[in-house]
Amino acid sequence: MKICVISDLHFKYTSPNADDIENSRIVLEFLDQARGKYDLLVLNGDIFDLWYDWKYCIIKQFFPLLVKLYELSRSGCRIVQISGNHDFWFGDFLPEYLKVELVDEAFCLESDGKKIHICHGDTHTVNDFRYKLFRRVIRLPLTKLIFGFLHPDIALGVGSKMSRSSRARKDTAGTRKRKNQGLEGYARALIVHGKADYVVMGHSHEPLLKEIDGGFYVNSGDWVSHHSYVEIISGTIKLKQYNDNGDTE
Ligand SMILES: [Mn+2]
Repeated sequence: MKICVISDLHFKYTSPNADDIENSRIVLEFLDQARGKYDLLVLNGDIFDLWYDWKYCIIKQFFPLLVKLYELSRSGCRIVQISGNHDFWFGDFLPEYLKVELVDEAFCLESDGKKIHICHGDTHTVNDFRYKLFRRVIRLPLTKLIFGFLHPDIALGVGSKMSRSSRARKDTAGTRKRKNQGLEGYARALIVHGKADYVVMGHSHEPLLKEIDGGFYVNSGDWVSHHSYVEIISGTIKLKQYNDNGDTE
């Protein structure tokens, strides 16, 4: 089986700068060349900088990305979207129109004799109490309902501010360290207890491949500055980087 895992595209819907535009171009090009290459594409969270499924509308700025996912799905590639800390308010759009399967926490599968555990990772950071409380509140059905009552232009303005402040908060060295320790500790526990051979996460925006007790913890990095992704082909896991001239490992 040929599997590809990407995460943390943070595809923008408000005032993209030149870097955002270039990143989007690269993502779309990557998805173009991925057609026919994989049996399964896992979108491991924070693909969209924010997602909301209103009853009658979707966010038009995502149209180019949604078209690529539609084409991939139509070509026979199974697509699974795992919730991230930016995209979790999914409704019926992705499953119904793009045939994307939604997974809220972790997606586990066995392929070519390897037990694979894939999750975004935001719930596995250490001592991030403030975020964990925020996560509970933002995911309450009532919060989702209230957000849905707002006019999209207002709702997305609020969402964009929240998204920006969450990114600014991530930048301290202490937070980064806690994040990485938590993710690695979680992967280690799964591997050591025989629950997984490969644990794939994102969230940290730092690509990493680490051998642990005969298994691997791999972080798929991001598409903001690394354009990195994970490939599992016939049971062999690789961390790769995409660029216009071809892949590097
Ligand atoms: Mn994240």
